[in-house]
Amino acid sequence: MDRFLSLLGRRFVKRRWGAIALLSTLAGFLAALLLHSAGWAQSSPLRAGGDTTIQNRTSQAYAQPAPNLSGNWLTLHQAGDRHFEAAFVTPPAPVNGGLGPLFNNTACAGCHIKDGRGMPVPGQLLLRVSLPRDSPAAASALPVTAPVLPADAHLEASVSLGNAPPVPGIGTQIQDQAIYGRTPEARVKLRWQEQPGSYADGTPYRLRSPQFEITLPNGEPLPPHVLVSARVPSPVFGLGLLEAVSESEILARADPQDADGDGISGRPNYVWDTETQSEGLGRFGWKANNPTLLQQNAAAYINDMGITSPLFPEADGSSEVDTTTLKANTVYVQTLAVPAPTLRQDPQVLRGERLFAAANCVGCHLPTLHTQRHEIPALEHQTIHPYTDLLLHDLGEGLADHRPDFRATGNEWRTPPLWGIGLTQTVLPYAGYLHDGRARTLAEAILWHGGEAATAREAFWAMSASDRTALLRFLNSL
Ligand code: HEC
Ligand code: HEC
Ligand SMILES: [Ca+2]
Ligand SMILES: [Ca+2]
Ligand SMILES: [Ca+2]
Repeated sequence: MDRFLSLLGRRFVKRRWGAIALLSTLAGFLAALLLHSAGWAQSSPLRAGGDTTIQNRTSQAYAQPAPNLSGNWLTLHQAGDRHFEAAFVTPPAPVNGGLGPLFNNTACAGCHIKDGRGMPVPGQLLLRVSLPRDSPAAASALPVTAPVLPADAHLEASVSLGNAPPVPGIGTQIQDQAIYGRTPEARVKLRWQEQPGSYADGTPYRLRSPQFEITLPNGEPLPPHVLVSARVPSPVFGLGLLEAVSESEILARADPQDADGDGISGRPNYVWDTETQSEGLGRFGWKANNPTLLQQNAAAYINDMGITSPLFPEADGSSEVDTTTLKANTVYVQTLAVPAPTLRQDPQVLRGERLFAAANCVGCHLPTLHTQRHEIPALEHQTIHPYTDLLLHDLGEGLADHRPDFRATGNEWRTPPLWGIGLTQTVLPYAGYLHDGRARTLAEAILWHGGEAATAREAFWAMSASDRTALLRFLNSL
């Protein structure tokens, strides 16, 4: 009898759970249906990278393959992963030879740490240089110390497009490392300068900016008329999606004359596309100075590591990495998954999101874009939430490098994506924000905004402490 009762009980319990499960499934289904019909389910910021989104908030969050990659593309991604990690060595060597003679680092992964940012330190930070467009005569004042790299050949074409002229003997990037027996182009030292400030409510803060001491091999300082732009390595996940956004969707947001009068212009960069030998829309790099990931990667090989490839070959047409390697490495940065935001139910985070919109951060950090056609099917037809418009904006004197880059002026920067930004220091403790890594915190990054973003910065500066916390919590949830 006892056994009978307990069996009955268990059956009853089972039936009750069954009913609850059924009801909750129904409720979930109804909710999904409702959200779907409201067009929300597909575009929820939880799916920041569309079908390439992953649930991962660990230090490896940027380093995962997109979960929707099919067999062949996944194989290429994995091969690319090995190329991205590979440390090159001095020639001759049986594998990964060909380093230099001039270089900045020996591996892609040596700068893009765990596929995220690099630090503002020599060896990871890059210094781009050029001459002012209007004073080519200044060139003769420079001692010629090293041959210009093969990549600089493509600069000839770009200069004719109005790009900044390379520095004789140095080109457009300072390589501060060289193989044994060769001299680096310069020695770079960095000092931080601090300045105090305070929010509207009196809370104090400190901002820092870098000062560079650049010494040529002959012991002379780099002449002051040479324009210098410092850039830290940026994260490399989700980039294939940005490549797959249609040109028309990006250009539709451009407002070069600020016709709508909201104080925000937004201009496309047009840069030299080496593959097609024509001008193309710039998308990658802090000033959107590269049109495609293939070119971005080939330029990284030649400029950052001294490795020639089919896009930037040796004088005799040969190259140190072949088409297959360049292709796989490109597929790698095209298909790294986007981590999903977290805490989407948290009231403080949701308040922060509203403040982000109210301060018109969304005027540049556009929450939603769409992808169109791409060679990699996993990247096509996705609704994504990168928080960028991929356009150039004048962010004022405080951030200006005074060095034009194709059509970007010395005050302009491409809006960087904010997806995954809350994981920056989980992936790399002490990593900085902004083009030269000067901002130690997200708050410092916002406080540096000026120019077209002056009103947005002002809104943040004037917020109550609890509103500032909510806004930062929202950014950290991305
Ligand atoms: C010495 C450090 C260094 C090395 C080595 C390096 N990079 Fe970079 N990378 C950078 C910096 C700095 C930037 C930003 C450049 C700019 O804005 O002009 C960048 C930008 C990029 C971007 C564009 C990111 C974006 O959001 O627009 C990609 C993609 C990239 N690198 C891939 C690679 C690959 C692939 C390799 C190896 C073949 C590599 N990098 C090697 C420093 C490095
Ligand atoms: C006028 C366009 C514009 C507006 C408005 C704007 N931003 Fe930005 N934001 C940029 C650009 C451009 C950069 C890159 C500047 C640089 O690196 O020097 C940037 C950089 C950032 C960064 C650092 C990103 C990184 O990868 O290091 C954060 C964080 C950020 N913005 C948050 C905000 C917030 C929050 C607001 C609103 C209070 C805001 N931005 C308003 C254009 C804008
Ligand atoms: Ca080489
Ligand atoms: Ca150089
Ligand atoms: Ca406008």
